[in-house]
Amino acid sequence: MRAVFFSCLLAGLSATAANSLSVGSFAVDATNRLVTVGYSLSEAPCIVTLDIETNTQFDASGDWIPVNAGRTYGDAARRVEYNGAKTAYCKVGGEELLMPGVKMRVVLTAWELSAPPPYMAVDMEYDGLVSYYSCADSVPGGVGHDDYKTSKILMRKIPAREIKWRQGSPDGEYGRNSGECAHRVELSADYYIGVYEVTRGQWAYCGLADPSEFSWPGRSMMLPLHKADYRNVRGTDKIFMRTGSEVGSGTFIDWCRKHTGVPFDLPSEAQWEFACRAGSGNPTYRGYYGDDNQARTIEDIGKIAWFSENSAEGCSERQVHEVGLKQPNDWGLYDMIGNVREFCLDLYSETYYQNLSASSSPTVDPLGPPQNEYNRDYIVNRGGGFDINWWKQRSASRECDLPHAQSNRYGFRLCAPAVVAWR
Ligand SMILES: [Ca+2]
Repeated sequence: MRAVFFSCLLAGLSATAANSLSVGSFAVDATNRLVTVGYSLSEAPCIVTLDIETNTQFDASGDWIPVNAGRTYGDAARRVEYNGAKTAYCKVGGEELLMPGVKMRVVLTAWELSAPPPYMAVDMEYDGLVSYYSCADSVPGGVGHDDYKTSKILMRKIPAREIKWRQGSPDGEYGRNSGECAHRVELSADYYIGVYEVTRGQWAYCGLADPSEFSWPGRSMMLPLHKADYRNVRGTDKIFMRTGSEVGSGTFIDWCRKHTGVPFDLPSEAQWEFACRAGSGNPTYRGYYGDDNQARTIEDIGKIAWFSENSAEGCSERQVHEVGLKQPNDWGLYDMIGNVREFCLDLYSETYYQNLSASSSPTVDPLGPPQNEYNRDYIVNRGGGFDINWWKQRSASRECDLPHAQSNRYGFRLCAPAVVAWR
């Protein structure tokens, strides 16, 4: 459901519209770079996104490409509740878009609540302010903006629904552990997952003490929250398999749910690994690395991850680093491998996936073992981290610890359903 508004400089409007969106007015104020779009909506509630696109100066091919839209407000980049006349505003990011000869257009898209846009930004400062964007280029300031490492949580929708894939690693993968037994998995629904690990800046809003011990000159709040205590993140009296989606009162995730309306949780192990791989069956999301040339391997993995061989760069000891400084995976997720190890929902068992018929593990939406061979609540964490060697920085690598274990190696990222039931 898209409506497209064309503008050649300030020359006015031609437009096409489809389905639930119909064209209204369009104006550009060059003095303050403000675009105002009027439209009419007939299938609310839905989510409406706004993109600014250009086909000159930035791309010789002539294709329309999105450019950074700047700040969007009014009836766009959010859930719209009612039908009727609407007005959306966008402060265009770059002055060059309004130069003579530059062709620009505004694209409005209506998204069903059951199939929301690829990006969602949840504001920690203003309760319940949730914004949506159709692509990375339309995220105000770009996905690397400091806001998404401090005061807003940026989530990426993962297209997982009904895709059959292999969780775990094949025999012979270098560094493999027997608990990584390969098994076929399918997730029944798409979901949102954090573009970044949760940071110290984001944690600061919940009112709980910050357990972190590392800092960085001028940018400590952009380090991943570390030394995370599972009891404060999700709560130990509500281990997932026993209580469904309940979380402990007063925990970080409880705070986020109450203040934003978004039913955040940790990812299940399957959700975490599917998101990490971004379609890659290789040991990392940037290819295959073996032990044939360790120096080259360390250099290559160093492009995507912080681990024990490189995590002392620029500081006096090995430590966590600002989120988002390494290359992301193909879905734009940063630090899935390396930096902090990330809590998942599942209990850990080394043997559970080794005998699938005996374990009765469901193929669809697996949640891990209901109990384990240790009879203790070992919680899975994934992705390796700054404190361990390069050969553990793999998509299939699994670790675990007890919920009350506090170590500077532990952190997490958030997950949420991709069906918008919140305002
Ligand atoms: Ca990580």
